[in-house]
Amino acid sequence: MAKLNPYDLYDIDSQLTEEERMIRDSVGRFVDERALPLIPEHFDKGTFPKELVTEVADLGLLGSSLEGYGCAGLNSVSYGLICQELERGDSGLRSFVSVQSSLCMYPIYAYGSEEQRERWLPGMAKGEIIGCFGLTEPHGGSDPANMKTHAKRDGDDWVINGSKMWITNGNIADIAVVWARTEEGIMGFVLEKGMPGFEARAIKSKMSLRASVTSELYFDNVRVPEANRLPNVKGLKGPLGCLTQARYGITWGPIGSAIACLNEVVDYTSDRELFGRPLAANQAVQLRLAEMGRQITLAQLLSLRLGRLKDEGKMQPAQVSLAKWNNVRMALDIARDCRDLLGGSGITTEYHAIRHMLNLESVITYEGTETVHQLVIGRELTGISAF
Ligand code: TGC
Ligand code: FAD
Repeated sequence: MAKLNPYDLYDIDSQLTEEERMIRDSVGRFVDERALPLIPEHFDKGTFPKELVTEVADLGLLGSSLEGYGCAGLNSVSYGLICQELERGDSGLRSFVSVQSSLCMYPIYAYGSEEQRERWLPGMAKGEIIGCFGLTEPHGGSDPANMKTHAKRDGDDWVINGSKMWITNGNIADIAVVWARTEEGIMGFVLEKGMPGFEARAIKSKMSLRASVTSELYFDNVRVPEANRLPNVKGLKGPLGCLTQARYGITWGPIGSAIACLNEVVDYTSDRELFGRPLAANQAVQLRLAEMGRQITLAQLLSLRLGRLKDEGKMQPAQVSLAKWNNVRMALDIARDCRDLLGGSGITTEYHAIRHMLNLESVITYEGTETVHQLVIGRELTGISAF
């Protein structure tokens, strides 16, 4: 009998097309050869590996699902595999690509005018223009319908006041897709770095996503031309539609974190001898490893099915919620357990588990907290909104 791949127990590989496998493997090589040698030090220092942006762009990973404008036009499973491989490196790297692709390029592509697409998307695909997405506000991110940031029409311009909190890429971004309340409902605006009254301040002292930039955005009478308003969407379905794209990718990402942790801990427990035998020879240890293998396999099957549904145009937001909830929880539990199996060594960033564990504390909170996604499923089952 052929030996199973321990990180692909249900042979997901055979369900992928040749192109999907090729994309996964080339991103995987980039992560192993270029990103992983740099990431732990960036995490320790709390800096973003900006030197990787051009390579990420050259691999076609920015806006990879979009057609035209210098984008690769890949299918959804390919985008998922990209997220999986990047997050096997670090959630911060995947976050960078998620925000650029799903939260900044996608709304310009889906809700923008042709002129706006031509103006920003090619530069974003090349990594020359970096974007961020401002939805969350300091008083409560789970309830974006209660946003305070507002835009008022003034002749040919809009005047924006308010603030946004926890914004990935905020300080390195050239443009920000900002959602604001107007008299006609919630609308999206593209703000540009240097517009008077627009300021980004980096959030310090993070214990999570340390290799990623997170910022507060302030808008003090920022004057934005009508040409920078996304004309083709109004209402909360605008930002929520972007979140569905990003959350889909996030269902795949933590599979990568979990595989990185399991891989490391299988090696560690096989090599380490305690009480006269390898740690991995204990039933109590194998039970824990087996549980990890089981959970990773379930997550892989969920994301692959979700990706195929997305490519068939049948994916529903509630299905994304279920997979985001399941897969992030799966990876966080695995990272914590791996951290423990590494003993004292597990508390340093020489090993990957604690870095993934700390990162996943953000991933379980952003793009809808675990509770928000559980309540989406509760509403689906009962028809009653408990938010
Ligand atoms: P509701 O008021 O019922 O709906 C409003 C409109 O939106 C539509 N809709 C969706 N459309 C697309 N995708 C979805 N997931 C959608 N959910 C709802 C809906 O059909 C309706 O359309 P219309 O035409 O009738 O007006 O809104 P709701 O009750 O469904 O929403 C409640 C709730 C709590 C689920 C929602 O507010 C929510 O998801 N809250 C969490 C907010 C959140 O996730 N914020 C994330 C900020 S961005 C971020 O974290 C980036 S991290 C990036 C990184 O670094 O990787
Ligand atoms: P709150 O909404 O205040 O929630 C606090 C707690 O209450 C949570 O446990 C929540 O689950 C719980 N809760 C909320 N409502 C209910 C309820 N009805 N019933 C029971 N429990 C409930 N946002 C952006 O817009 N753009 C970004 O790029 C971005 N990047 C981020 C990067 C990082 C590293 C982090 C940490 C966050 C980022 N976010 C971003 C913000 C993120 O989306 C929010 O943190 C998230 O939506 C939760 O909002 P909050 O932090 O205000 O928590």
